Amino acid sequence: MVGVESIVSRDVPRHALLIDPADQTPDVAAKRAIAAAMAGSSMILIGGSSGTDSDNVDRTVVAIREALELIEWAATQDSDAQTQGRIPIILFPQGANALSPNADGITFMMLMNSTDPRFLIGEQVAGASYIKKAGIRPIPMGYLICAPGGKAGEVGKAELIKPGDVKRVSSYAAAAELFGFQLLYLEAGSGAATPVSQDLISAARRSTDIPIVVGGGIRNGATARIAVEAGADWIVTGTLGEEFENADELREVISELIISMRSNE
Ligand code: 1GP
Repeated sequence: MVGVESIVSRDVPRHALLIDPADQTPDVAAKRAIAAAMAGSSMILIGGSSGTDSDNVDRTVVAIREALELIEWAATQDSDAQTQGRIPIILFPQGANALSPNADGITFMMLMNSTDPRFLIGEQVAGASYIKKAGIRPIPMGYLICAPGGKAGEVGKAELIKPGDVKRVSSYAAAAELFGFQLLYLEAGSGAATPVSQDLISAARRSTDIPIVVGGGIRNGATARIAVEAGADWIVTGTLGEEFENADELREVISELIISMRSNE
């Protein structure tokens, strides 16, 4: 069992690769996950706003897990290689119908600015017994969708947080902490033309000490760095990973992104 405790601790800024099982076969997903792990990513998130179900999610989780276990085993056979252990595979589901017992954990989330009770509590209740029974480690998370919001905003019926709405994001961040959430995810929507604004991230950062995850529209190190400077602990990229068929190229791109988001220049 891979430990997931470090996910909710504040550390150096870390990168997570989001894999959407609706957009790629399990084999391709596994190749991309290996590239990310070798580039220094710290977590694989599995999810999407639509088109995922327990079948494609589970097949994707299993393929990624087997691939990551294989490279970890290979590293233990090489006395020169540095082994950091397998990175965790965490579900980031659209709902209770897209789960897998083979994941290491799940972002058990409330879409806090949804207008639909289904995303505030309904899907969580529908999935809770299964998650407990399967022994998937829950990571309680507040999920906030900011403009433009994309498909996640539409599907989740979110009242989007505008780039300058710092008071609102502060209140949500404080509420997330009081609920006991261990992560706060600021989402601009997959493929967003503009990522979550620096003002929103720093306002959330001032309101809570829980780790902040930022994703949506981040495609390069400079954009990731802006989010980190504002207070992001985790940078999530999804679309970026899907732009590269070649695993070596993807590894290079993610590696550069991680180096620049951690640099102070
Ligand atoms: C979406 O925040 C993630 O949930 C990732 O967004 O696809 O734009 O990287 P991108």
